[in-house]
Amino acid sequence: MKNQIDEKRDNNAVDKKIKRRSFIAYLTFLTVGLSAFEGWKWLYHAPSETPGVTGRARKPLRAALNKTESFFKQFFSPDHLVKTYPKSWAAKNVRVNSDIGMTDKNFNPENWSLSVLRSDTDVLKISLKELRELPKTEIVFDFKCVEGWDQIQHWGGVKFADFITHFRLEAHTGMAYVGMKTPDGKYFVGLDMESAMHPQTILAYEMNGQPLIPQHGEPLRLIIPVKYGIKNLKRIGTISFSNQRPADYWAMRGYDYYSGL
Ligand SMILES: Nc1nc2c(c(=O)[nH]1)N[C@H]1C(S)=C(S)[C@@H](COP(=O)(O)O)O[C@H]1N2
Ligand SMILES: [Mo]
Repeated sequence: MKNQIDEKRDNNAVDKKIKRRSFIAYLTFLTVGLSAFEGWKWLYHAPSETPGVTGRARKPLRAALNKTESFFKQFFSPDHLVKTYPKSWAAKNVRVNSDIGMTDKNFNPENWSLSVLRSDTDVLKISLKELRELPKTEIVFDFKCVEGWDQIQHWGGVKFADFITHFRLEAHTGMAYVGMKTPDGKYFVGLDMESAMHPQTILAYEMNGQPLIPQHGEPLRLIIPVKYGIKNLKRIGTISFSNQRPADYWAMRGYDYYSGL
């Protein structure tokens, strides 16, 4: 049986413990809060990256993005294939997303040809007929848009790697990047060479076994399953090669340049 004095002593000890713990909790809260605020202030006042192909992010944020990119690049392998599906799974009503670089009323797919810039002064022109004569590659995969939708779609065309070999462009694949633009130059993407040469990357002229309709990029569009939709340029006009990052429409507006999946 405890007497009253003992009980009081116990209560005092408990009180002290509670006080000490509240103090520690409060101090932790204050420290975490202050460092978060200081961190935010540091980031807010950090200089912006040098203007260029990307969208003026704060330098530390861009550094983090670049780290993520090199981290993901380590896992990139031409042997690592995107999951494919049976043709019967492909959507019949294929979503149309946007049409930047596809609004020129005078554009006539009949007069179209693909321009490959072998150098600043040497342009190789290729007709759709020539591309159709090459072996056809088809793919049914889950197309993903950064805006948050995805759809299983069926595309057909020339594998980019086959296109390179056929037109003797192998030497150009020693460069780090491929650039693609619409004929009017209003939509453009930059791709790292490894992703462009990935065995599932195709220059597509068919969707669901039919020639492309204007909204999906008639006569030729890029299908690059290892990237988000933004890189899948519709209505290709020119293809170029470079060691510097080519201009990229969405990267200039702040999106991730790599946009890999
Ligand atoms: N020329 C051109 N290509 C483009 C775009 C665009 O606006 N213009 N949008 C991109 C985006 S964000 C997506 S998700 C896909 C959509 O392709 P779809 O309209 O065939 O579904 O095209 C990509 N290619
Ligand atoms: Mo998109």
